[in-house]
Amino acid sequence: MLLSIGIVKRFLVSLFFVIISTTGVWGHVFPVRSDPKVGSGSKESPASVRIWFDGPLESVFSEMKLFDAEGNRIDQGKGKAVSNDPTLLSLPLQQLGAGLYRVRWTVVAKDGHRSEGDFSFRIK
Ligand SMILES: [Cu+2]
Repeated sequence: MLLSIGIVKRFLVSLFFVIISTTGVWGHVFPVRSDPKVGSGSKESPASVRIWFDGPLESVFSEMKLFDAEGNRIDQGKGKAVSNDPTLLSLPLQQLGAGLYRVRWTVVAKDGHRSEGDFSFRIK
């Protein structure tokens, strides 16, 4: 019984921190969806990687990079916010061979706050 109360307490404490950290970052922008989708696999090389965010990006400070399975950067530095849709970050791609690829993005919201993340997709 003592043990289970301890577990419940620990759960509540971690839940508390999740709520605090979530409310603490309001005003940041976060990804809503991407194409290719996070963790997806496809037989075709996509023409671009696109990530849609829940708010407008500060284009000068927002970027996206692509890495191969060995961690080598393989994009041409064109991963930028799209001028006619400021919630969209886009990286045009050359033809990709089969393999695992990792996307890393860094965006700055209009409030000046930065968020970043990464995800992978696979070409079969
Ligand atoms: Cu913010």
